[in-house]
Amino acid sequence: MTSPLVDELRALRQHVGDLDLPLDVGGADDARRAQHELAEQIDDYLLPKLDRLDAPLLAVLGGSTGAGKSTLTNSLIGENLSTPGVLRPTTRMPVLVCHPEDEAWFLGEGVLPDLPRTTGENPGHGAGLHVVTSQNLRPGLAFLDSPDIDSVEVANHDLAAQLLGAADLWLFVTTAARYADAVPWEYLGRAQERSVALSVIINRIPAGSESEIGSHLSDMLAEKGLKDARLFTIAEGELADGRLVNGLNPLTSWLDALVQDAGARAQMVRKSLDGALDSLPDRVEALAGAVEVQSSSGDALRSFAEQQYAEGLERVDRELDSGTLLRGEVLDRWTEHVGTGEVMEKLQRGVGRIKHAIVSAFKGSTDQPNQEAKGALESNLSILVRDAADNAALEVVEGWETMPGGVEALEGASANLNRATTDIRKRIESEIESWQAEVLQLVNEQAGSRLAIARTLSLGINGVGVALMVAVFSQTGGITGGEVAVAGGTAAVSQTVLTAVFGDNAVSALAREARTRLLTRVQSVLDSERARFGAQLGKIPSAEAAGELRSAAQAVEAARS
Ligand SMILES: Nc1nc2c(ncn2[C@@H]2O[C@H](COP(=O)(O)OP(=O)(O)OP(=O)(O)O)[C@@H](O)[C@H]2O)c(=O)[nH]1
Ligand SMILES: [Mg+2]
Repeated sequence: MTSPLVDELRALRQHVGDLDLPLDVGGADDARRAQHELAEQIDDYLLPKLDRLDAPLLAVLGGSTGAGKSTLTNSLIGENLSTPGVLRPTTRMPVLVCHPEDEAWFLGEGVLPDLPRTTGENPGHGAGLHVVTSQNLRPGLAFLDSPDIDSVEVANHDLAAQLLGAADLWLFVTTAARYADAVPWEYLGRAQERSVALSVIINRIPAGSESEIGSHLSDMLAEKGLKDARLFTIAEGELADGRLVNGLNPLTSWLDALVQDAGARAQMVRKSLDGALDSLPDRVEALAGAVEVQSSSGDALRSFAEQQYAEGLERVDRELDSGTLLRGEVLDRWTEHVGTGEVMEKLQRGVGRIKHAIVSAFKGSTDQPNQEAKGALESNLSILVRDAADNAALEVVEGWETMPGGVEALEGASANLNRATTDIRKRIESEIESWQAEVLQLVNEQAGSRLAIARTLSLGINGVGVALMVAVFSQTGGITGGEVAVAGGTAAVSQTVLTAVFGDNAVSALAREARTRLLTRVQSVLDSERARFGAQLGKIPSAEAAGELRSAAQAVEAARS
């Protein structure tokens, strides 16, 4: 049976692992590293440790390349088990040395489960953990010689961070030449954050400078909140068979005492474990903050895209108002079949004549002009919507490229994202077709008994429907010159037809309704165009993910008490 703490830690681990921070915004690199280290530490250290508190204590030797970690490991054990070297860096595969009795624990999948184990004389190549045993050690304390934290080999640094995250005790090795460098302090900052049991070893100190350098480093440690760290100074000395002969003593005595005192070891394990658990809320909070930065950048990208498409819709809306859609084919068609000037004249002669004018206008052409007028509206409108979609897509791509996180959001997008989708024309035309059917339906519903009038006018529903569609497009603003009269005339005819059928008051409401329905359909086309951009944002965490992380960390805290 697992404990509630283990269960909650596993749940937190899941949340941390599932998190995607795809945008390079607000220190995302650091956040990703912290995320990775947090997930690793839960897997490599917290879960196995909670499962077995009495597991052998693992002391990890970490630090600068060439500081003498491998040399010290061999010197502490009294046997050459890890290869030191003059080439930097030397150690690539970590070497863990333990007493044979503890070997099963370290070979098992408890601690550092994702590192494949090798055994025998020589470490293998590639990622893994080389496990060797030595009779010189006592059960209960194992040493791990880690790769460096600061050579050109970046993979070493990540591995070192992972190994230090799994340590019950850090033996942080530096030298007189390196102890004030920035990188070691970055790692020591992690030790401080996690309150891990820490000893700092300054190796290779020029003889006579031990106390001077020791006290300087000790001040630095205190300043960084690490005053509890034990400090050991080792003077540069002769090596015999590659191992240090002198100067090791305070360190070896301290380690011997630890080996002999199971209580002190248990206390050390507990301290590091509690330190790591105590560090979780702040580390999760930093991660939750990074999630919020990602999600608000995602929101900004999303609303930018929404804005561009909304502007596209407005453009279509404006074009409807401007009457430009009545230009070209539509006006020609109407002029050809209705002859606006003449109709206008007749209209002025009185109501009795209106009927005649309209009847002859529509009759003369049977259903043909209506069909053609419908077709012309369709193609003009379709081009307009496609232009708006093309334009919006380009605006979004160009805008995103300059916005925080936009370039990452565009990653993996199709090269056509900056244009309307290829099948948009088909989609628009089918929407327009449905709209036309809807308009006829509307005419049918609204006209009711008045359809009799329409019939008398020999127009039929289709004729009235086309008139209504024309009314939707028939504002004259924006039309210039000779077109005014033509468009005005066309509008007047359709207006007359509609008024005759529906009565004055109903016409404008009906035209408004038909227009709204058309725009709704245009909007749905533009919405699905915009959805391609929404999909690009799908991998960005939502603000809720930050809340879930926080609650998972709170649940861990609650399970500890
Ligand atoms: N004379 C002397 N040489 C030392 C001492 N410590 C280390 N060396 C030498 O310094 C070189 C580097 O030592 P390593 O033990 O390989 O250093 P490391 O920290 O393991 O380095 P990486 O594996 O690259 O991270 C080797 O040639 C060692 O023999 C020392 O105290 N005295
Ligand atoms: Mg080494």
